[in-house]
Amino acid sequence: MSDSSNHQDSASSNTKSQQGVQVHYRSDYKPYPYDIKDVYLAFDLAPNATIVDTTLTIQRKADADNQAPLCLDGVDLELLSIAIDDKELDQSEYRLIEDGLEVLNVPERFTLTTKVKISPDTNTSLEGLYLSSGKYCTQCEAQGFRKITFYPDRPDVMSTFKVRIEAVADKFPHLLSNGNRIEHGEIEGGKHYAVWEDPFKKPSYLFALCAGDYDLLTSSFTTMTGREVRLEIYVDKGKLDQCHHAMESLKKAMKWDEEVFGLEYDLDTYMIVAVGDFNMGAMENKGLNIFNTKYVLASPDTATDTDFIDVEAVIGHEYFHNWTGNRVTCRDWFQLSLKEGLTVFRDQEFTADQTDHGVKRIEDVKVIRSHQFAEDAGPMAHPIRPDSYIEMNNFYTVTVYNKGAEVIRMYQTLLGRDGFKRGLDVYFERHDGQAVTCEDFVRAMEDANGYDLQQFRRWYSQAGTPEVTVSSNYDADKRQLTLSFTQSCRPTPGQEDKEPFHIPVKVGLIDTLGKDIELKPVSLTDSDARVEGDIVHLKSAQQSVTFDDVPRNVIPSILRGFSAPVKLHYDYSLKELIFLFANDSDSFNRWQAGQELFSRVIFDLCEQQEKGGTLRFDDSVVSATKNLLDDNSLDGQFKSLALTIPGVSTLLEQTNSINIDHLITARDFLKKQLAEKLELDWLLHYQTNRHLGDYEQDKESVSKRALCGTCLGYLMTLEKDSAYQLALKQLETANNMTDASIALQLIVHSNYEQKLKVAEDFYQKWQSEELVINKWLSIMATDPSDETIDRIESLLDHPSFELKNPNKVRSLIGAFTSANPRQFHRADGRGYEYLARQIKSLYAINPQVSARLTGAFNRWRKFDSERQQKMRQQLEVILSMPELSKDVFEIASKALK
Ligand code: B3K
Ligand code: ZN
Repeated sequence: MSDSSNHQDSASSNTKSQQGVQVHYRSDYKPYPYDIKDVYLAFDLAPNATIVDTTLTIQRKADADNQAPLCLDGVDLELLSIAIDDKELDQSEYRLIEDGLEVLNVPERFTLTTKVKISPDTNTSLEGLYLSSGKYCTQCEAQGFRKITFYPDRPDVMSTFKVRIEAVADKFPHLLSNGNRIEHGEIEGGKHYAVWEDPFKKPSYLFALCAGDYDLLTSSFTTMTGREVRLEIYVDKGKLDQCHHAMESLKKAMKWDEEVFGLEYDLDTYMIVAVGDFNMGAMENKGLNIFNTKYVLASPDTATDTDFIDVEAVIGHEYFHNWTGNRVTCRDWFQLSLKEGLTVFRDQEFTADQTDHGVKRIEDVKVIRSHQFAEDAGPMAHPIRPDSYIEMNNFYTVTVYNKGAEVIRMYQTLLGRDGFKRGLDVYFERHDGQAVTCEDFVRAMEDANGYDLQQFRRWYSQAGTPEVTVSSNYDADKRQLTLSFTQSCRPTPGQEDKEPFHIPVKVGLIDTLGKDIELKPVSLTDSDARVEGDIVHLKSAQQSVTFDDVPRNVIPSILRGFSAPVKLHYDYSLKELIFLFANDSDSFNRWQAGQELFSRVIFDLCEQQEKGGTLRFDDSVVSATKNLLDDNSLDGQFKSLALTIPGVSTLLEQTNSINIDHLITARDFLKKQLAEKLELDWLLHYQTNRHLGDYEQDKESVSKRALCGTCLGYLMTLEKDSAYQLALKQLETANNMTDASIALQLIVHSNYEQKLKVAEDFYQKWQSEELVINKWLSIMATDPSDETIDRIESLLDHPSFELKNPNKVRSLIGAFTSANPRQFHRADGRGYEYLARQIKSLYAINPQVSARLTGAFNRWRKFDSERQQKMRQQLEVILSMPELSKDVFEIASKALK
């Protein structure tokens, strides 16, 4: 690390590698030496020449060095003028440096005014202020504000903002920014203006501006103290009928946060603007959320049941940020999980309360297992509070977000719901209006509960997925069962040795009748793990617990509810797994038993392929599947999850090295066998659950649709005309997108000879609905057949595709790399070449989206040597691209390290 003594983490440089890439370290944190008392921004919007006039009221902090230069961040800005206290600065009084500006010898207290010119029209990075589809929009998190004006663009500099926006009136009738509109009016030349004031101090990343011609849906919400809040959703013209679900979701989220956490909204208006060109899902700007259309627009004929739930979840997530993120924000970007892990946890709980706790838990854990475990085991592994980054945008990861949420969930497990709530209360009491750290959060939890979280803190500092291995020993004479635990965690980049984590493991013991027995832990030695209720607290590398009064043949159910983000190993027999699959009272572990059963069959089939010979597996797996399918006490969505064989990416994380061809063949073989042997059962359940009347969206209807989709999926593997006809009929008669899209997918992914015609008809029918066409692109890209690679090559020139639009890129290229393992990992390497070519066309246009795509190569070390060599070669091709963005550089160079 180079000298960081005068480092303000704003426009100053610290460590630069030979490539000129700067690494930022958490340990380098220094407070900013100045307070920005208030900010006045005046925008004169024009596509290629937007003028931003900025006035900052600045005061040096009492404890700051009075020689400290004023360092401001700024990227792609043309400085037109700069003045201190209205006096224009001479060139010798400031310095334009790479990505910023330094003003020397500033007084203790002053106003700084700058005027810059920017070009929203040519800003394809979709970061900062950009113009797309005829509307202006901003994205400032993490560091986009520096593309708008010179400013200390870091989250611990908080200020009140007043914003004036001026633009041509007919094209941009709505001029929006954060807070309250305090003034507006006409000006000459067909222009108009609006002035906005946000009374809450905020960091620059929460700034937002939108200008355009939208349709507007309004409603209102009365808060728990009786204040009326105006709710506004702005969407593209003609889309108003698709916003009602978003509006209802927003009201539910507001109510839920009041009821569950006692948190009330604080401004008079809450605005949401939906835009089609957006790098991520949504953004929680104070009082003016900006959303990807994907998470606002929903009607039964264009959105699936999953889309409806996702809209509600993301609306909730951004709303919940108003307290966990905005009122209390992050001191620096290394603390990102402080707001994201906590807010993801909150949105997960919200969705669970609106839908089904068991189903929601399974869905959340699937993300951890397929994506987060992969990240933790790959070149980008980092703790939920990272120690360094090259490009912050690369750290909006499934680790910071979803593993972060698991860590928050563990507090609730350790402290109980009430204790967790008490901790949050203390957190808000202490830190409202501040920019704080993860450490502040842990302390609030500790102090509110008198609970020692010293060892628990390791979840923040150590990367990697802990592995917990459990064995059991039954003493028939004493009627005691002992569970022995060991925990370990593999090295991750930069972290060779790990200390034991504090892991809460929820356990149950199930008797031969399938009933949970009462847990009676006995303490034998000091080193035994402590047990509280049904939670075993693992704290050392090896520990055991003994339970009294245990009848013979009890089966342990371990890590119920996925009580910690770890990999569990317990050597169940096939019979025991089948028993748990049929009986576990913990729905998560019931599902888990089935997943383990299927995985085991698949890995066994892989071994059979290595040895040669015919593939076979035990018939008891078929009857276990049938029993679950026939279990009338179970909800259809749970059944659908339990009957879905683990995906390739989840399976890959369960093994160290694997022949991917064998893995895919094994998975397909298992599915087809289950389809064949239970053909009549799938058909029967399909028919009895198929609802042909009017469309309904209640839980039961959603469940039935989910189960029908799963049954049809099995039937389609049989490649029979009867199944094709069933799917075609479902597609033709569907009165909702859930039924239509699954039928289309199954047809396109099959060998049905007319499948391309079916795909074309669907395209023709839906071509004016962008979100539906994105689904179509994904379905085309994930077809496992060998022609897909040529097809997706030509889809790049299809009228429905647009490289500048992140949703399109994710739907076509992203879906191909992440959800078409057979074709992406083609032995001839064409899948890898395709991806590298797309990154080449995209990195200069949109660095963030390109970096995400590059991540598809992260797990190259898992594959056979030919594929390793081919992936490595493409990573090298990427690294040799001229003027590579630092976003892509970071991912590709770390992958090769
Ligand atoms: N906070 C934003 C994500 C910003 C991503 C910047 N690359 C959305 C969210 O998590 O709610
Ligand atoms: Zn968030």
